[in-house]
Amino acid sequence: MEQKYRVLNVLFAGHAQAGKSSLIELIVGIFPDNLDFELVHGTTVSLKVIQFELKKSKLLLNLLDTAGHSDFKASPALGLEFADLLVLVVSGTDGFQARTFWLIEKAKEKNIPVIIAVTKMDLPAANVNKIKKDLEKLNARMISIIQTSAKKNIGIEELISKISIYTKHRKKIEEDLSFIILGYEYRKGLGNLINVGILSGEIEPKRALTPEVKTKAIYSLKKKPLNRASEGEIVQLLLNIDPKFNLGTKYYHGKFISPKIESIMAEVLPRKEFFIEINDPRKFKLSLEIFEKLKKIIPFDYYTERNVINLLVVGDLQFEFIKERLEDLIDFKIIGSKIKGIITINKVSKGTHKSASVRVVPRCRNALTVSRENNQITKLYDILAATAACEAFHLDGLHVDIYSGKNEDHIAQAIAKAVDKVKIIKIVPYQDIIIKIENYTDVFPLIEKYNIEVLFQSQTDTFFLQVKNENFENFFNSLMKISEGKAEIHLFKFEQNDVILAVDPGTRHFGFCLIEKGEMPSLWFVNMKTNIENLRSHNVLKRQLDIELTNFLRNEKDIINKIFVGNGPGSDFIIDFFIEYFNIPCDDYSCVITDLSTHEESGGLKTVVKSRFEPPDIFLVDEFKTTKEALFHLQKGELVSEVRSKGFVDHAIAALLIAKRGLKGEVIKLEKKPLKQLYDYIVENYAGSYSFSSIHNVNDLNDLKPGMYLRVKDSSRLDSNLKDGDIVSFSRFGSNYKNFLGTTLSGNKIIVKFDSIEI
Ligand SMILES: Nc1nc2c(ncn2[C@@H]2O[C@H](COP(=O)(O)OP(=O)(O)OP(=O)(O)O)[C@@H](O)[C@H]2O)c(=O)[nH]1
Ligand SMILES: [Mg+2]
Repeated sequence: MEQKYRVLNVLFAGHAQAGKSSLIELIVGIFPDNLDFELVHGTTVSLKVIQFELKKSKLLLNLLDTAGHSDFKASPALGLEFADLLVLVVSGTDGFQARTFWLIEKAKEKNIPVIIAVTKMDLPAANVNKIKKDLEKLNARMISIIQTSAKKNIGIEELISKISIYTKHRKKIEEDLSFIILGYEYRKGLGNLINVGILSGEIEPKRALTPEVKTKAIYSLKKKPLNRASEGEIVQLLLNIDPKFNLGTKYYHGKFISPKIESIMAEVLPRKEFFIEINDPRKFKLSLEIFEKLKKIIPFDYYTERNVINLLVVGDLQFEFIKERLEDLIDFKIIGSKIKGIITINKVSKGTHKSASVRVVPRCRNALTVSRENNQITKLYDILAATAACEAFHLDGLHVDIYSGKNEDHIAQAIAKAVDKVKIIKIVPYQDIIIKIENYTDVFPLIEKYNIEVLFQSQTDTFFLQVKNENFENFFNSLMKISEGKAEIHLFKFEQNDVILAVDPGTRHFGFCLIEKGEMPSLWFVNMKTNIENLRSHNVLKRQLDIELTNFLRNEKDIINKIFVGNGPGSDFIIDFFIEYFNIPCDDYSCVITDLSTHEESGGLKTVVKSRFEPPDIFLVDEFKTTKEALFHLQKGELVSEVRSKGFVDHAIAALLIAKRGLKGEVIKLEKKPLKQLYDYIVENYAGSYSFSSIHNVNDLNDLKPGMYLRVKDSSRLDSNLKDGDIVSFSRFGSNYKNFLGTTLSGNKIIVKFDSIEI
C-alpha cells in the first residue's frame, strides 16, 4: 500500500517547549512523548516518527518529532539528516530563541525548505509581527508563517495543506543503497529492530549489507512485512545480528559509517563528564547493559576505569535522564564531574529580555562565573531552570553579570540574546590526544573504528589525528598490528614551560592560538576592519588588534615567551605589531628567528638567527600551505567550529597547526617497544585517565611482584623486536620506585616476567 503513496519526511523542530509535540498530537491524535522521563519532565528526549496518511492526496507523512532542549540536540540533528521539509515551531509568546536560529542555519546549509508554525496564538501575549521582523533580519522573508494553537485548534488544516504541497524528487532509486539509523525498537521474539531512513536506492529482505550483516526482514512502522522499501521511506530492519550501531550511523558504499565522522551529529559534543562509582561487580556489569540500551534512545558515550564509569554527556538534563534510568535498578555514587572543553564568545555583549538585563564577558580559560549586583554567585546552573537555559548552559568560558531579572527564564533568555549577537568560539576538548603518524597511510579503517578526527592530512603520508583518550590504547595496538609495526607515531606533548602564541596572518583575517602549560590550546580570530595592504589604516588596525588581543590574552600577556608567526602575507605587519605590543627590544627584526631558507628570496624581512630574547622570541615559521585542505578535514571534525564567520576556522586552525609545527622539537617519538614510553607519557601527560591496569591488567603498583607475568594483548606487535629473554626496564614507574626489570618470555606475544623492583 505504501508504494502508491508519495512519502514526505517532515521534521518538527524548534526551541524547548515551543509546542512541537502538542502540534503533532493535534494533527495525528497521538502525543509523541512516551518515555517515562518525557512524561514526567514534559519534554521530548528522543526522535519519534509518527505516520500520518493523507488519503485524498495519496501522501504518507512521516512526522519527526524532536527535542527542543539543547541537551538532547542530537535528536533534531538526527532529523536534519533525513528531513525533506522543516516545520520550524516557534512559540508565539517567546518568538525566536537560540534553537530557532540554529535550525534555520542548518536548514539553509542542507537546502531543506522551511515552514514556520507559530504556536500558542491563543495566548494574549502572542506576537507574530515580532517573528516576521526576526525573519527579515535573517533575510528569510520568503519563509511562510502559519499561526496555530494546539489549545484552541487553530491553523492545523492550513499547516497540513501547506505541508502537502511540497514534493521531493526521489531520483536515486537506481543508485546504490544508503540509509541512516534513526532509532531502535525492541520487539518481543524478534529482538532489536533498527528504524532506518532510506537515503538512496532500494532495500529488500535477505540482502547482504556487509559480509557479516544481512537484512532478515523489513517491516513498515505499522509492523507490516515488506518486500522492498525505497528512497525516502522510513522502515524497520531486522538484521542477522544484534545491532549495536550508534544512532545516526549511515550505511553507504557497503559500509556503516560512524555519525561522529560523517554528519552534523558530530556537532553534538559531550560537554560534561560525570563519574559514577559502582562497587558491586555484578551491578557494574548490569549498569553497562543499561547504558547500551540507553544509547539506543539518545547518543552518549562512556568509558570505564576500574569500578568507575565515566559518562560523557551534553549537559545536566541528559545526565539526569541516564541517572533516573539507573537509579531504579542500581545503587551508585556520583563521585564527581567535570566540564569538557570550553566554549566561549569573542567579545563583551549585552542582552535584555523582559525583566532581565545581563552582560556577558568572554573568559577564555575559566569556567563559567556569574555575579548578580556585583556579588559573586557560584554557578549558573544553580540559578537557571533547566529547560530555559538553552545554550547558556554550555557557554563555559564566560562571565555573566546579571544587572536585573525577576526570574530565571528571563535571565536565561537575556543571556542567550547577548550570546546570539556575537561569535561563538569552541575550543578543543582537552581529553583528546593529538598524534602524528608517518610511514603508513591506510589509517582510515581505524579512524572509523576508533572515532578519530583527522586534523590534517598531508599530500605525502603524514596524518595528524585527534584520538579520544579512552580509545588511545586500542587504537595504538591496532595501528601497530595492521601496519606490521611500520607506522611511526608521534605524540604531541606541548612544551611544558613555554607559553606560546601563534598567529596565522592573512591580509584581512588573523587567527591566534595560545598554548599554555597544562592547558588546552585556545583559539582566537580577528576579522580586521580593513585590508592590511592599505598602509594608511595600519594605526586603526593596530588599535583594533590591541583591543582584541588584550581581551583574548588577559593576564597571560605578560608570560608569553614564544611567538610563532606563519609566513603569510601579513607576517611583516603582525611582527611590527608584536614588537610594539610586547615591548620587545628589537632593531632590524633581530628578534625574529626563522628557519625559512626561502624567506630572503621572497623579499621579506631580513632575519637573524639568535638564540634568546626577553620577552618573547618571535619565530617565523613556514606557513601550512594546505590550510584549505586542513580546513576540509577540520570542518568535518570538531577541533573548532564556527558559528557566523567563515574565516574563523581557517585561520585559527592554521595558527594551531603553526603552533604545533613550532613545537616540532617537542614531538615525542614512541618507539616500537613502547611499554616504557607509552606508559610514561600517558601517565605523565594524561594522568588519571589512563591506568596501568587498562594497559597491562595490573590494578595497582602493589600488584606487581617479582616473578609475576605481565601480558600485553596478543594483538599487539609493540614489542615484536624483542627476543625471548630480552631484558625490559620500566623506568620512572611511580615516585617510590626506581625501576622494574622484566624478561620477555615470548617476544611476539609479549609476555613479560617481572624480575626485580628497585625501590
Ligand atoms: N496556550 C498554549 N499552550 C500550548 C500550546 N501548545 C503547547 N502548549 C503548552 O506548552 C508546553 C510545551 O508543549 P510541548 O508540545 O511539550 O512543547 P515541545 O516543543 O514539544 O517541548 P520540548 O519537547 O521540550 O521541546 C506544554 O505545557 C503545552 O501544554 C498552545 O497552542 N497554546
Ligand atoms: Mg516535545
